[in-house]
Amino acid sequence: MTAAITSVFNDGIFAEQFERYRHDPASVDETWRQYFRIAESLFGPGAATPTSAPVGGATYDVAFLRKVAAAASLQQAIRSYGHYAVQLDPLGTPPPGADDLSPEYWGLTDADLQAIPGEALGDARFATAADAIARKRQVYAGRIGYEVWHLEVDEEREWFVRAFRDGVLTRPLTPDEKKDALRRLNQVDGLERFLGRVYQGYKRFSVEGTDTLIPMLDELIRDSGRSGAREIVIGMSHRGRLNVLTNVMGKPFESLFAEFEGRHDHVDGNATGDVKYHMGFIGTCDVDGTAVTLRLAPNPSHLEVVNPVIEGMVRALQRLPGISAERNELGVVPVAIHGDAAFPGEGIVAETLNISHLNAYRTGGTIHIIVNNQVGFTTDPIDARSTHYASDLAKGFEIPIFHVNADDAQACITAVRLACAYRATFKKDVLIDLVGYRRHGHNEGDEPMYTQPTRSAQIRKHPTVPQVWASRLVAEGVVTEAEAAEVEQTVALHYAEIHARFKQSLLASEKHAPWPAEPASALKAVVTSVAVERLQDVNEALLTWPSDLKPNPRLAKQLERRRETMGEQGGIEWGHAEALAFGTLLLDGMSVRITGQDAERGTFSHRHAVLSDSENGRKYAPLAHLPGRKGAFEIFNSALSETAVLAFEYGYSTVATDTLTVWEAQFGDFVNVAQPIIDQFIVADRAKWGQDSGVVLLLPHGYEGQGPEHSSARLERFLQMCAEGNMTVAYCSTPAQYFHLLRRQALRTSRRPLICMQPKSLLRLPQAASKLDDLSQGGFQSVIDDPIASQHRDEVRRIVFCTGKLYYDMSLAATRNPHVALVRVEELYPWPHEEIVRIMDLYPAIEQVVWAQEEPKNQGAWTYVQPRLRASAGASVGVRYVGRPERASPAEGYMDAHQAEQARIIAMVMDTGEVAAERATMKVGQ
Ligand SMILES: Cc1ncc(C[n+]2csc(CCOP(=O)(O)OP(=O)(O)O)c2C)c(N)n1
Repeated sequence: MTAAITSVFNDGIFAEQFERYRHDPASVDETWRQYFRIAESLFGPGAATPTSAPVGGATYDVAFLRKVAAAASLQQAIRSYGHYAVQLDPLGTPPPGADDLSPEYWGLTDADLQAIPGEALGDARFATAADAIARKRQVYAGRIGYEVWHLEVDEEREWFVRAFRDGVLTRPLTPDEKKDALRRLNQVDGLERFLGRVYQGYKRFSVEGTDTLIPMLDELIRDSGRSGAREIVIGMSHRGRLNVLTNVMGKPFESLFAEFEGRHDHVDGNATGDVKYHMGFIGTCDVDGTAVTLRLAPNPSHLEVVNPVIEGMVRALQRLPGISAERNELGVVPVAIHGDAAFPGEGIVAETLNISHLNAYRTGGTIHIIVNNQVGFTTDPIDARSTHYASDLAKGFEIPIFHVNADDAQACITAVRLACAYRATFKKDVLIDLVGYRRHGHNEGDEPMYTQPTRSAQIRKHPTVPQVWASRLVAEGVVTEAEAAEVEQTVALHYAEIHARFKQSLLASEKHAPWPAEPASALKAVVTSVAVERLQDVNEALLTWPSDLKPNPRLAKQLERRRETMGEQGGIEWGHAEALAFGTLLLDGMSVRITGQDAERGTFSHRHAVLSDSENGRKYAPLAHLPGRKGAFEIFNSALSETAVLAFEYGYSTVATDTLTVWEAQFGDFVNVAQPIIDQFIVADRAKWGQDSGVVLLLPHGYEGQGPEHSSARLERFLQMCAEGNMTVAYCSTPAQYFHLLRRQALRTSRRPLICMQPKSLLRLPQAASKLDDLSQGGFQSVIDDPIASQHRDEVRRIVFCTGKLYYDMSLAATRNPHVALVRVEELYPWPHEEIVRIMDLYPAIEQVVWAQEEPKNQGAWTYVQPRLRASAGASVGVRYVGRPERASPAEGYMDAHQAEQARIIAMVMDTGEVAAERATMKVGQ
């Protein structure tokens, strides 16, 4: 900043800036614009030129103009960098300040400022520039550190200037509000202290030092409610969570105490549960007579990963009923509470900010609060981030930032008022950096003196947040010391009474809320087939678009084929079956939302759910216009992210029970970028929190010689995590199977995620294609018998179980062996034991069972399948593995090596010469 601003005094630059200003005022920065405007208003057009000749008939005093320019620069410096002078640390660490906040820096004296009219700085309220500057200092370098001048949109910056001028949002708290804040701060501190005393040594991740978070949330709920919010969704980590759960959300203190005592609300023996500071809660709050629902999303330890999850939840909650995808952004407000180490450190934060304005993901602005206790576990900020403020990342996303001192409840509440009003006005994110300290260690068992000795010593001497606030109110004459002490005592007594009652009740037997009753795996029998006429109608409607829409003729021709393939000869491909599944679900009253990288077209150009006009690029999604639909269809190309976007869809799916929510990976391999969302939410949410999701993951998978990173969706990882009916893992081999599976997933009553290995070459393989009858009859088959070998079952000596594409590689092989039956396992979890047994029983002469896979032995389904298939096959036949050996890398990088491996696998599958020998060996081995 220094170099740019000192150049004011360089005539060359001065002239150059003026030239640019003359041609386009927007091409110079605000300081210059202001200066030239002032000069022109005082001395006429052109007066700002550096020449001394009269311009436009007026003469001027260059020296004075330079003083005005300097005063304007000082004013702007205070607006932009005044936050560097705000006392943010409650423990008194002085703010860094900035040279250009002083008049001397600009070559100005007090006398100079007194000589310049206030109007010259664009602020006619003040007689002199000295007064105008003093006022700017009060606003921008006073109690709140504002960072708003990086906002690109003039209207937003002007909104702040107006807000600071009219002072409505920044008004002082009334005496009642001040007293209320005192009561609340005592409740917050009182709870922590009470828990600390009664449950000594237990982790509670105390909020002490940033207690003001709770009165800030009170204000946030009130203000948002008054702007039309009927629901507020909060995502936060451990710090202060117990206080938020009880003192904000309304979780009964008794429940919290019960958790400390080792008792849980959700005990039925099936749930493994979670620690108390990860649990979610739904409560309500009254705002001026209207109920506002408060949701705290459950979350894992993984810091910040809950952020996109709450965005997805909010997006789903914002949807208005009906067939359009319209939303009420003021109606539901997301609130993300961060840690000061986690916010800059965890990449998911940047990902979530990046998607915040995209059509697929916007939620009308999130209110962020960084609970900045200036330490992360034992790590100091100097080791935790490369930026000055913990919040700096947000600046790149055009987010206004307010830094406040946590000991200053007035400033903290003002920041919330501004934040809520800004969000309501601009529907954009806004951030409050709540700067405080951490009274104890990272958790209450940690000794902070070991690692932060000097700061910890200061903290021990520092009064608590309610004590600081009480002293201020006493000094202001708002309360007496005795009144302040009484508030503190009343609160302490309150907790003690509740706890005593709770202890009494423990003696009586307790009744806990039951765990969600329906077993996760219970698949209600749902009809997934659809009448021929209905399918024909949907197909026709999807091939009808406005007459003035001109899709690419080649594409239109490809789509036209979807008419023919509905006939006798068949040929329904993957993308077509999917469109029919979506279309029929929309008629059934379900909504469909699908996102993913390039999902509109489909990575493999197989979907084309959105048509683009070849002449003007206009987009049209036939499914979104399907006549008779009773649900909404939304499809979006996602940002290039996996973690945030999958987390978003997960969050969406937990709330939108009437929507088939689908996320598609570009290639299945990339799903591992989103691993925490899978491990911590998708797989374990029901077991930990009793939360359900019906999210669908489409993961292209298959060995086609495309190298290590375009082959495997890491099927083994999903299978390893299957337990307690937590999800479905499927690997369809036909479009009809995919059709039924999607419909089953949408229509089933118990909702759990569906992990779907998706094909690539099968998308268009003629032998894999389906017929209309396959959609209009039957349903999803968990196992598919061999259509050829089943014609001559007596001859079969080996059953080869396999999945997906390998089936076609084997069944179409020139070396096909009549003694071998190829049976497809289409649903790996839940393991279709009964179906496998049933099919095996149909083959009387079996001597051997083989599991064939294209993935290496340590990957794919083998490790999971082995014990299950052995159990299904029974003791009389051996189970053998055919596939790639154990490998470090999932697939070959060279096409010839790939082909050799595929050929070897097929040859081994078909070579039944050794079956008898194998059988003998197995018997010996068993
Ligand atoms: C992804 C992830 N990495 C590491 C941790 C371990 N961990 C828990 S809290 C913490 C420090 C967090 O510091 P900060 O964000 O400042 O929040 P604070 O605890 O100070 O409130 C760390 C490293 C974690 N929970 N999640």
